[in-house]
Amino acid sequence: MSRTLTTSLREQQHPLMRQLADCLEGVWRSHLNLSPYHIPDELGYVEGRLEGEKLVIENRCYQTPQFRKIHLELAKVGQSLDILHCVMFPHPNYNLPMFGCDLVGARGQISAAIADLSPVSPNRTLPDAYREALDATPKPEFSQPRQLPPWGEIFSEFCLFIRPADSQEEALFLQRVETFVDIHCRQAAIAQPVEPSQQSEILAGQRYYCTQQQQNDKTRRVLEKAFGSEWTDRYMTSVLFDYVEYLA
Ligand code: BLA
Repeated sequence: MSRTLTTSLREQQHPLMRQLADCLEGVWRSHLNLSPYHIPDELGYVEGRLEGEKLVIENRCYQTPQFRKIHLELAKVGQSLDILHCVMFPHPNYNLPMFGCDLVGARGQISAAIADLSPVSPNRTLPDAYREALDATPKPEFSQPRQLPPWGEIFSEFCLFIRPADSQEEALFLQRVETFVDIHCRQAAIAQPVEPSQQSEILAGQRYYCTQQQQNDKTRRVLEKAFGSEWTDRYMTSVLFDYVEYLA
């Protein structure tokens, strides 16, 4: 049931979101051993009302041996706002960065396209293998870069935050995100667990990433208008940016 519903929302969204959702799932399927990740039924498909417009949220979640949770969310606010949100949460016993991506579009125009592989180690840099792989790929240029808010200090020097100017830049963004996720899945597939002493540092890094993301007022505002502040708090801390307190 949820699969059919997700497919239907995907078909109604901005073409870049549909393409990105298909692309992410394609890369995951080709490199990772995906199993379902259970989220509470009432949070898989959610409907609310935002200033008289319907807000629909559809979630898909997976897990793999390396990833505690892979979350892909599509949302639609009436006819005016489309959102694609994705975060891959590694198990804290692997020194793997957080992949995150957010696309926000209004009336056919994407206003914000963000993607990053964000470090969680204490020195806040990506593992060497990531830096080398990313440095070896051409860094695309976009005509309308956007300024990150202060909480965005969690992102790496490879973070993309742009407003795509045309379909060519949309395609370039899509291609860059595919590169991020391809590098990430290849690294994850060969990753070795870290020593227990390093795990608590990684846990702290993941926790910091999530608590910073929870400060995104723009996300909070959209959700609060439709669902209220209590629901929004719970959703942001337990579905969008949850973290574990224990060692694996
Ligand atoms: C921005 N996120 C936004 C904006 C909206 C949302 C409306 C403003 C768009 C704009 O300024 O053009 C809304 N995003 C949502 C909602 C959800 C969502 C409602 O995901 C979920 C249901 N956000 C993420 C992730 C990243 C992220 C994973 O969820 C990055 C990896 C980043 N979103 C992000 C950033 C901004 C943003 C950096 C800009 C914030 C700002 O300018 O203050």
